[in-house]
Amino acid sequence: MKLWTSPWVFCLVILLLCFGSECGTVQRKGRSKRELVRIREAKATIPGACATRLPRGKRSLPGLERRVLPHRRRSAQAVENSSDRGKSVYFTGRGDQLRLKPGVEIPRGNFTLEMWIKPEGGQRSPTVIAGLYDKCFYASSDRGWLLGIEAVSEHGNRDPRFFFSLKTDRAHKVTSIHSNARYVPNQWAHVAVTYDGVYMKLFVNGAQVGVSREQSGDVFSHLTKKCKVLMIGGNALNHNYRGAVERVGLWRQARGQRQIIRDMQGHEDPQDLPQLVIRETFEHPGRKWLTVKDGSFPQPEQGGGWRVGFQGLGGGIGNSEGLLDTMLEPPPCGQTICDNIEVIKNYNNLWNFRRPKKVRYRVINIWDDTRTRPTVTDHQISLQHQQLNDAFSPYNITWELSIYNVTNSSLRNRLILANCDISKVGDDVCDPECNHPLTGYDAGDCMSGHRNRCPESKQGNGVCDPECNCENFSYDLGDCCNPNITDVTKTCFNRSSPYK
Ligand SMILES: *[C@@H]1O[C@H](CO)[C@@H](O)[C@H](O)[C@H]1NC(C)=O
Ligand SMILES: *[C@@H]1O[C@H](CO)[C@@H](O)[C@H](O)[C@H]1NC(C)=O
Ligand SMILES: *[C@@H]1O[C@H](CO)[C@@H](O)[C@H](O)[C@H]1NC(C)=O
Ligand SMILES: *[C@@H]1O[C@H](CO)[C@@H](O)[C@H](O)[C@H]1NC(C)=O
Ligand SMILES: *[C@@H]1O[C@H](CO)[C@@H](O)[C@H](O)[C@H]1NC(C)=O
Ligand SMILES: *[C@@H]1O[C@H](CO)[C@@H](O)[C@H](O)[C@H]1NC(C)=O
Ligand SMILES: *[C@@H]1O[C@H](CO)[C@@H](O)[C@H](O)[C@H]1NC(C)=O
Ligand SMILES: CC(=O)N[C@H]1CO[C@H](CO)[C@@H](O)[C@@H]1O
Repeated sequence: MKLWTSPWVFCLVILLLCFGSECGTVQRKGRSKRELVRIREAKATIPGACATRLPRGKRSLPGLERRVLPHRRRSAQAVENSSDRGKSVYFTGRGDQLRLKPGVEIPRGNFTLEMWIKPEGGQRSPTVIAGLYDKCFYASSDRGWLLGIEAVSEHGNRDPRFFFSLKTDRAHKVTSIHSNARYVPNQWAHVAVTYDGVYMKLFVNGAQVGVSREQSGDVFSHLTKKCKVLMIGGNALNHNYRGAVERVGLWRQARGQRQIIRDMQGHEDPQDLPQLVIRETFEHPGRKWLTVKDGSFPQPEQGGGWRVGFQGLGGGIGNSEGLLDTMLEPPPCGQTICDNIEVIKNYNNLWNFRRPKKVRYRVINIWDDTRTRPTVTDHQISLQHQQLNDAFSPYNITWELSIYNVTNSSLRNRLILANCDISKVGDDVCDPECNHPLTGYDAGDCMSGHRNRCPESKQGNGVCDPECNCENFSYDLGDCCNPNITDVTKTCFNRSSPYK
């Protein structure tokens, strides 16, 4: 049996390319045009983002507040070691900020800063994870750029998100862009910020989550070069960061999304290296960094702080599975923007919100190599398409369908269980998300009562007996992973077996 859990490999991926730029934009006073443009810009880059964006002031509904994120385990593949991955260090938020030694040329124009971080919860707002300051112009403390965490809601620290702010020396105002969702405490996340003289962009776990073109030109000029200080872990105003940091990279180019994803996966292209200014692995932080006054270097993270799977896991999608601590989360019930009374009122009162709109979506249909067994038939697709249009046309919404056929038997035979990471199957803990007949009830983990029901006579008798198909009995002593005996795509749960 084959298992895939990568969220984006669903047989049926529906891409909602949003209801045009108006979607979910609440008309309200006091929001500057600039801000609206920014919201729109951000939306344009996150398909479907509007669906989960709660309006201001409504973000802290009790249900959302208390929603406990399920515990995420590290992938089994992750345990392997790799020397150039470096160390993760822990910033206490008290006097262990680091300042880049003079002599390293900080990029003036295009740049990319990227790193893995695991922020603790309850950061103050704003918290600065890394930033570029100007130590000469005290009058203007916001010159330069910052990567950090800040609350977006007016109500205290309720909705903390990653942000990237930038103010070039010539600009009058600072520009901040925020990630689309709050950060998850104690989870590793890969964050990257880029600037190419026109666009500033924020990436979280390889996804572009914010963009703005409000700033332009070089960040600073030759003349002020000596004034610039790059810090990580906090700033001079004590907006310090608490949490782990690993593998900080600074480039003198605005890296594209593909490159950022490759960096995230730990692949290094020698061709790119001339563009690399710093790759800090924290093996010898004293070589490039200075501590602040009376401060100390951040210490290696306690408790086996290795981040999950880093490199050598083979290329492609499977990689990101072990690599990222992300999972698919449905929007909390009743808390999408479209359920918001204020928003709906606007739609009711302003007819121009209800102008005809087109939603484009794509069905990715997976066939086997002989092009016989599609995941869904043409008839099902057209039926669904018809139903969608019938249901939404009274509201001036039409659907535009495109179909993408993929012919790949191997992919077709895979089973996707949302959130069931392959490493969880048969790990001696019953994971409800993996409790499915097709995984042999989490390879037996969820059948504690049935553990002993496999009589010895059935073990390894040349028949795959379901009651023996768990790790405890070596998957029926191998019978269930033997292609000569059984349809292994359905019965083989042994993680190490090539037939799984
Ligand atoms: C990983 O590397 C560390 C430091 O180099 C070493 O102490 C540890 O034993 C290694 N672990 C494995 C599983 O190789
Ligand atoms: C910065 O990036 C932009 C867009 O990639 C490019 O056109 C420009 O030449 C770059 N500037 C420098 C100084 O490399
Ligand atoms: C659909 O759009 C038209 C304008 O094109 C508008 O007059 C009408 O009220 C809209 N219908 C609904 C149900 O919103
Ligand atoms: C996908 O396959 C179906 C069924 O064979 C076919 O009708 C359709 O034209 C194909 N679409 C594309 C874009 O290839
Ligand atoms: C088919 O899917 C498998 C994953 O199941 C993938 O490894 C392989 O590259 C795909 N083949 C092609 C030709 O895309
Ligand atoms: C799983 O499969 C591997 C490779 O075929 C085998 O060496 C191992 O013994 C199997 N594990 C169990 C628990 O049966
Ligand atoms: C399946 O049968 C083939 C041919 O009889 C044999 O070569 C192969 O080793 C068998 N595989 C297993 C896993 O027993
Ligand atoms: C072969 C094997 O691992 N047997 C174990 C299966 O599980 C029972 C109960 O948990 C153990 O007692 C057996 O030793």
